[in-house]
Amino acid sequence: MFRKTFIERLVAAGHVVVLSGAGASAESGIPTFRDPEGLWAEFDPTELASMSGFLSDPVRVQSWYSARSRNVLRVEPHAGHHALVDLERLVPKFTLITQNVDGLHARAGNRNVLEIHGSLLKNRCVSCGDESPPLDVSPDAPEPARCECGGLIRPSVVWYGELLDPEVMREATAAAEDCDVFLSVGTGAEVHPAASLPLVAADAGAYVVEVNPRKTMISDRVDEAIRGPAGAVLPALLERLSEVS
Ligand code: BV8
Ligand code: ZN
Repeated sequence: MFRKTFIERLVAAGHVVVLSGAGASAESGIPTFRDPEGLWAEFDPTELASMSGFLSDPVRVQSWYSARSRNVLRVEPHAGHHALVDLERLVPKFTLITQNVDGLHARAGNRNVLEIHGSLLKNRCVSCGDESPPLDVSPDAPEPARCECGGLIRPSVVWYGELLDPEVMREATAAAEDCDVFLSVGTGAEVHPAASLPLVAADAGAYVVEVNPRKTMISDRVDEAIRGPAGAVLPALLERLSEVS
């Protein structure tokens, strides 16, 4: 399943970076966005994951994120998440850049996690910025959830059309430029600027591998495409590494 070069580069690597997307959480029972049965199949992202969509129907967006947070808190990290915790312990330097907002990498035990699209477990007031408890709004709520100051409460995720945190993005880009091996796991590499990170790593000379059952927007740029689910491929990779180390 793994080319000799990949294992050699991984064993010799001083810095390994992983970029994860929704597919990395799929086997925990969290729907992806763009797979046929994904979240966007029934919702339009610009309506739900954007400020304009939020302001036009705050209850609809708050209840959508409430349902997603409840689901996230109900599921567990899977063997693929745990394999990434083992990988972090094995390599000298490890950076986990995630597009996922479900917090599962941190719950599995990864330490150096950059949540470049934020977290749906954190919420804030659009007016005063105060952090607020997880949303629990039902779709038929008469009123949207508001802060004491009267401002609407939103999830602390990055919506379409919103800028990513410049400091976090700077750190993620620096890691992609510095790393020896870059693993892109469970992402279709369609959403920018996250999708540019594997290419930054490739241009800087890293060995780039994608773990995905399907082709992605960067499949023709990676050194190796491993066509399989994260929950099976990542534990197999750690198993292979334990044989050679
Ligand atoms: C910005 C948080 C600019 C919210 C998310 C045209 C061209 C290029 C770019 C654009 C464009 N038009 C607009 C843009 C910009 C836009 C963008 O990239 N749009 C795309 C859709 C074209 N980007 C933005 O708006 C970003 N901001 O650009 O600001 C700006 C400039 C100036 C001034 C102001 C602003 C902000 C983007 C962040 C959006 N927020 N999430 C929430 O979660 O509710 S993005 C969302 O998509 C998630 O974070 C998700 O992770 C991410 C990427 O999707 P994937 O992770 O790849 O998931 P997906 O479902 O797509 O695919 C699943 C994959 O997993 C598949 O490949 C599948 O095969 C695989 N898979 C399935 N099962 C498994 C598996 N893999 C492994 N194992 C399995 N078991
Ligand atoms: Zn407020």
